[in-house]
Amino acid sequence: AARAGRVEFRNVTFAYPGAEAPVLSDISFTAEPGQTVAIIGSTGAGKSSLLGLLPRLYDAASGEVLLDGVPVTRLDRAEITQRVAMVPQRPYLFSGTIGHNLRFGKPEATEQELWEALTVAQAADFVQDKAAGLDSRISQGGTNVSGGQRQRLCIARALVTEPKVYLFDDSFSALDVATDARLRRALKAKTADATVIIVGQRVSTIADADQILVLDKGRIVDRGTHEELLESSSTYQEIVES
Ligand code: DCP
Repeated sequence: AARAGRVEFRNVTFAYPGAEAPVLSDISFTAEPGQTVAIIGSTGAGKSSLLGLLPRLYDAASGEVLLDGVPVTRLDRAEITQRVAMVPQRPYLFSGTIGHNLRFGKPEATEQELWEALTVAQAADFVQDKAAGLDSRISQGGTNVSGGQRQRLCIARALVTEPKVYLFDDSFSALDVATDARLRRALKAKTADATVIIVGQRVSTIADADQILVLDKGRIVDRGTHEELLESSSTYQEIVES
């Protein structure tokens, strides 16, 4: 099967409606299928805004965001959601069972598929521990599970849809370092052909990425692997040391 899920940003500039100053300026990078690209930078640097341009939460003011060579503005929403799954910074669970929440993007998913996704997302244990398992109720907004459990359920929900592109917006921050590492190892094995773009705060979350983009005030100020950036980027060194 043809590999798909190539993401390219070409000189992308973006400002929120009504705002004068751009939040993103001249962003260019490519993420190939099988690669992990990580984005790091201080709060307000524009990381979430950058991710949101791919599923068209917003559209670029200038430049192009391409998915498999086609500008996303020329794709319809269904084509994008089929190929791109985003786990937002504050992932949302709706009132219903865990099973309902996991099947949101793929109603026909089998129980086995749900358990596979939960296993990768390091969420199988706590769902198993609940008397009702997949039929356990989630309250509106997921307030009856912890922040880390909510993140893992939302990661599992993304996995169920088997997208070509995963966007993780700080999705591992509520996990302890060991769970974070296990989850990303399992994810890497399960999604070997997918394109993964991770926004991370913790260096351990992003250090093994194929390419790290250092974002500062809406611009990519440095890029490279962890080792390269340790040598070359004072901004990255500051983040590592903070
Ligand atoms: N912004 C805005 N309107 C929104 C969202 C953000 O005006 N609906 C502004 C606030 C910031 C800038 O855009 O000044 C960048 O916000 P991001 O959320 O993209 O920044 P980060 O994701 O890098 O920040 P954080 O690490 O805090 O999530």
